[in-house]
Amino acid sequence: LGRLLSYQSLYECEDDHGLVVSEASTHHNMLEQLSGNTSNTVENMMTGKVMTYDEIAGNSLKTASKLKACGINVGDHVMLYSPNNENYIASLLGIMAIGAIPCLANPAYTEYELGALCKSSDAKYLISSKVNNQIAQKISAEQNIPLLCTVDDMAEFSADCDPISDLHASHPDDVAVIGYSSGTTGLPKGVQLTHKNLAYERKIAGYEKFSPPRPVQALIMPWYHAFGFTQLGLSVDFHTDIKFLSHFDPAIFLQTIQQCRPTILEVVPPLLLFLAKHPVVSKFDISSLKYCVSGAAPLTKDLIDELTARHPHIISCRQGYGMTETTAAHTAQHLACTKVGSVGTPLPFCTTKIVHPGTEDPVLDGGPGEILMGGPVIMKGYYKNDKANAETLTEDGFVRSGDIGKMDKDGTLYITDRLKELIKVKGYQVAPAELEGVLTTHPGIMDAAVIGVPDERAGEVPKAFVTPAPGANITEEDVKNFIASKMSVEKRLGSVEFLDAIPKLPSGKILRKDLRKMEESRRK
Ligand code: M24
Repeated sequence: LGRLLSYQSLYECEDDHGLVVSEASTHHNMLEQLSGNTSNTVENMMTGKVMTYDEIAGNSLKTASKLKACGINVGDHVMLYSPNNENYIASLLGIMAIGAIPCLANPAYTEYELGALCKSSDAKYLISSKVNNQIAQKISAEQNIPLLCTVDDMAEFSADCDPISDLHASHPDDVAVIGYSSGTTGLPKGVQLTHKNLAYERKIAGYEKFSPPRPVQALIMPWYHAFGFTQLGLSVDFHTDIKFLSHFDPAIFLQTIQQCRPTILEVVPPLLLFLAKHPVVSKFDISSLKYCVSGAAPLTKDLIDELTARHPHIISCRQGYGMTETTAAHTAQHLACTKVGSVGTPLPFCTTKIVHPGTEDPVLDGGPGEILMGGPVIMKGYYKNDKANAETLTEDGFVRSGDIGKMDKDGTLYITDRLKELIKVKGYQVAPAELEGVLTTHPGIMDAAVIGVPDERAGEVPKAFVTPAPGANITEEDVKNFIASKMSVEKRLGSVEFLDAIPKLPSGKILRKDLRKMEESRRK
């Protein structure tokens, strides 16, 4: 570790808020937190398996060494396809520690989705988990990508090499990890985040005005997604006892809160809806919860009111706003923020601008415009996608969010609309272009367009407009089943409507605005 430490002192940076960030490589930073710590633990609440921080550090080094022996080189892309698991951290750090790049796939991905992701990412190796190993095996055979192991087997690795000498000292501007986002348009793209991006985000997310201490935390958000990934890093920095779930199971989730008594819960709005409404919640004691933090999708005042009325011990329910492209949270309501409905103020080191959509001209009258975000947390760029990079990143390094918002005189941000194509189902990304691409492979479908429509439980669900092929006899159920057979659960269609033609510009671009208007008038 000493060799890696050399970077730490070189790149220290202080913000107006007095936050000092050292841009050390992520694996070094995290291994330093984990190594030698035998008092804090990570517990898998689905299985009861417990590991100390120090054991995780040990497994990370063993994994690094093993992966190196498997032939992984500096800069290789390794697709990590696993739900939250006690060895996920060791896999992540092990891959990073030898200078390779973990690509974080949604563990619910189907064969179709994982196949597309591996191709577009130039994945050289695959690591899966026992639960989705079958799909990984198929893709491994189809695309000739070695499937190295499952994360469940990591602990079995023996340290037959010299783990320390296998470690790679990364530069802060090297890509540390690749997450996925469809951005403002098109298919999911690889979001390249650097060690520097991650170092800043972890400090920023832990900024004391936003993040109260957390001796213990229940982590339910998936670690492949930027929201869950940041929580994981933050928990390690705070030396938190981590109690995690691999997927949402109402009884285990509530049992975890009852038994472990966390004071803070960081989740997506549908989980808060569950706590606010579901009768089963009354069977458990969740009175330890004081602070709820919501992110990744809009949080309504009604939901906050309902939640705090049912659970008066919750003294604040705040929200943050961020994107995979900004590493994670970029703005957040701080602990004393009373502006309900806002997403708070920019976090330290983060800059937010409101501009006229499609330009970089600032909106000066406090009115709505497109939100642009800048600072050391902005991604290096999408992987091998110059066109999307040119469309998304401005010359001065801001990212175009595709969200519409306004900022009041105190710098508090309100999200008012979404300009981009993205649909958010329970906070997860669903790219209409991906669904449209699949729909039009059906022989009975000539053309298709997908938009998001409001849904109480999920926030939004996809709706497909479909033009049947001439002579085809296709039903709504056929279309829904077709998507369900190919794609993960979040992408399931809520409804289908048949149209004679999809409204389009002469260029072929789908007029989603027209479809949204049509849908709104139907709902009215
Ligand atoms: P990704 N309200 C409305 N829309 C929102 C929103 C909000 N509060 N937050 C995100 N969106 C929509 O899947 C926008 O259209 C995330 O959502 C994401 C990733 C990492 C962290 O990314 C936006 O363009 C977080 C969100 C996050 N949110 O809060 C916190 N983290 C947080 C954590 C700890 O790419 C799109 O979703 C402490 C404090 C915090 F604030 C981006 O979708």
